[in-house]
Amino acid sequence: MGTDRRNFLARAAAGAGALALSACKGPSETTWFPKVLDSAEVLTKKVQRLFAGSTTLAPEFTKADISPFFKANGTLNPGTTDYNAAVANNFQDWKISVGGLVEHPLKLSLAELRALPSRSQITRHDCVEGWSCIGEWTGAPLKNILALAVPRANARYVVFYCADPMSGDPTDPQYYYESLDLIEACHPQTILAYDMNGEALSVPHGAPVRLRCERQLGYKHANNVQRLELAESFDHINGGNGGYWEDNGYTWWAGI
Ligand SMILES: Nc1nc2c(c(=O)[nH]1)N[C@H]1C(S)=C(S)[C@@H](COP(=O)(O)O)O[C@H]1N2
Ligand SMILES: [Mo]
Repeated sequence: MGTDRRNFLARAAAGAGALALSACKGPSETTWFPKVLDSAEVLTKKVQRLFAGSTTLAPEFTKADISPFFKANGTLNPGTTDYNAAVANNFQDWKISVGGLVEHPLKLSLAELRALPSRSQITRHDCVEGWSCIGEWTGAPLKNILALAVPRANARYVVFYCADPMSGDPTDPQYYYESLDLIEACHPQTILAYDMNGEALSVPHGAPVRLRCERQLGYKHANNVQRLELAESFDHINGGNGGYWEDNGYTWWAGI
């Protein structure tokens, strides 16, 4: 194991505790709400936050509740040349980079991600299409990863970039992407998940790494995540609404 990797793991272990708090400090709730949202959505979000609080946990279930069949939705296989090569290579070279408004940009391999403290949670996934399934997810709490990268004071959102192109036009692939504010990103049930029901994530469910943010609707749970960007606004990103479906009319706030 190289020195870099050892240092990384040492920092990761230390970071999991002390640094986590500093990453999650942000502006107070009243200044938090982004100007980019229309006022009706801001109102909804404020009202929902009043009820939900910033630390309320989504319900968790028992192993007996796990759905025998968990529907796979959206992109079932990214199918690009790069992704197919990553599958063939068992994702050994897959990296998750963290950049944008951070003091320490970093890249994590899957081995490094798995070496971080983990959390398992059995939760219900609710898709806007009207179906729900219960599954067990294991992964690294996102707040610990953010703590390693050290978000700058003006960072408000985490943007998740995925490997699947959403348009058939190769000159304009429009990759799936999503975003959370730092409150949701630092929530204890927000994890970068690599296992589902005790096994490595399958391709239809977002291999090798997908977001789980259990207080949010299904479309927020970005699959096959490759890159995280800390940002102050979405203005410079694609359609400017913070996600692929948001650019196509869904609301950015998808709290359940
Ligand atoms: N990259 C990517 N992530 C995605 C999607 C997608 O099409 N591409 N679909 C979303 C939707 S609408 C849902 S309901 C869930 C489905 O999770 P599953 O892939 O485990 O079925 O993934 C979400 N994350
Ligand atoms: Mo969905």
